[in-house]
Amino acid sequence: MTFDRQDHEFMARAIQLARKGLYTTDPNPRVGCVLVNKGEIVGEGWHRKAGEPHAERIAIADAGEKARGATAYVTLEPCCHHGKTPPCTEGLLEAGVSRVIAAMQDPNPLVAGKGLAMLAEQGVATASGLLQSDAQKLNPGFIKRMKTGLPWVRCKLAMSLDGHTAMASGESVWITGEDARRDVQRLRARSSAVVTGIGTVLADDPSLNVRLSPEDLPGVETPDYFRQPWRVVLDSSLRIPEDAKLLSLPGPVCLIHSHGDQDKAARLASRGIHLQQMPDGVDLPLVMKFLAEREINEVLIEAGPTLAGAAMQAGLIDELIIYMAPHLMGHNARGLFHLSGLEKMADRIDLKIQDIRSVGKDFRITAAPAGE
Ligand code: AOF
Ligand code: ZN
Repeated sequence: MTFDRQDHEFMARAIQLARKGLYTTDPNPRVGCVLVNKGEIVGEGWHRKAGEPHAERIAIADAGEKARGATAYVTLEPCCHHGKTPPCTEGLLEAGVSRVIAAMQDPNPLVAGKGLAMLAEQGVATASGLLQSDAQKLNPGFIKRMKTGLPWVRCKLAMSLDGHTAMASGESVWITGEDARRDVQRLRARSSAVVTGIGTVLADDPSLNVRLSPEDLPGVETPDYFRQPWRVVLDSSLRIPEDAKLLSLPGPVCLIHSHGDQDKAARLASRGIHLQQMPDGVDLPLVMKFLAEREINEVLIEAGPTLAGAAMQAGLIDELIIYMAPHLMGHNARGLFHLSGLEKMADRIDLKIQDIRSVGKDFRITAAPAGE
């Protein structure tokens, strides 16, 4: 099937709708759907929250009788399995939709091509791949988790124009301006988990929570749709102070440790804090695998140079988000990463810059390891 200009426009609208679920669908993917009959949009929908109806069913309800004979533009292949909700393929067939165009296949092994195949078997015209790369950008974490068993990992860093992140003393808070800090809040809000190291907790006592009001989070229509990301601290010997700020704020907390005081562990657990023991040591690839098993799609690492460097050298980082503030911190200040074994120019880690934009008085650089 070839796609014409109208097809592109309707799918672009479906992608726009899917984006409304940016902060709320977790651990499900963000999905949008548009139903078109005789060249006119007759129904629209997007998935809001796991357990609630999928995009297709909302669009079908919106269209009513006009769904009969319509074309459905969906940003993800319709599901054909019974999850928390019934299969969308059945909904589309019952509504009499005659054509289904998906932007991409569902990477969920329970679906993975079977949804479209089932519709085709029932005489529905199907196609996939329209605006695929835009649709993929909606759900980097869901796609990576389904395909590899690992989450999508972003690492957020803030630096001065001369590439430093903290003064020699360790003093580092508020490198960037107000707008960049709000931007980080939105990054946290879309993430399933925010991960840090015990060094950062001991040095800065960070909150690592989302403090935006619902008006700042498009799509968070009711307080019920709002969720705090998991706050995850890598703390091998359980050194975290029991009065650390992040332990007492609303939202789930997980401490990953390998050893440490058992009484302290029991006291923390009795406060509803999740403790995960990794007896052979807090190994980063294992941590990421553990998080994906708990349906964590997108991880945001907000940590110091040790953890950021280790994650980079372990090949776990998919995306670097670096805020660059317009000041100089001098040669005694600390760098962004501890990277060992880089001696020669040939040892450099190559990056690909994907985006640079100004955010208030700062710049935001998005980069990925080259070759990804
Ligand atoms: C769709 N449309 O809007 C979404 C889909 O537990 P459930 O029933 O919500 O199913 C979740 C799975 O359904 C999820 O893993 C993904 O494969 C698919 N998500 N599919 O047809 C939607 N959100
Ligand atoms: Zn579905």
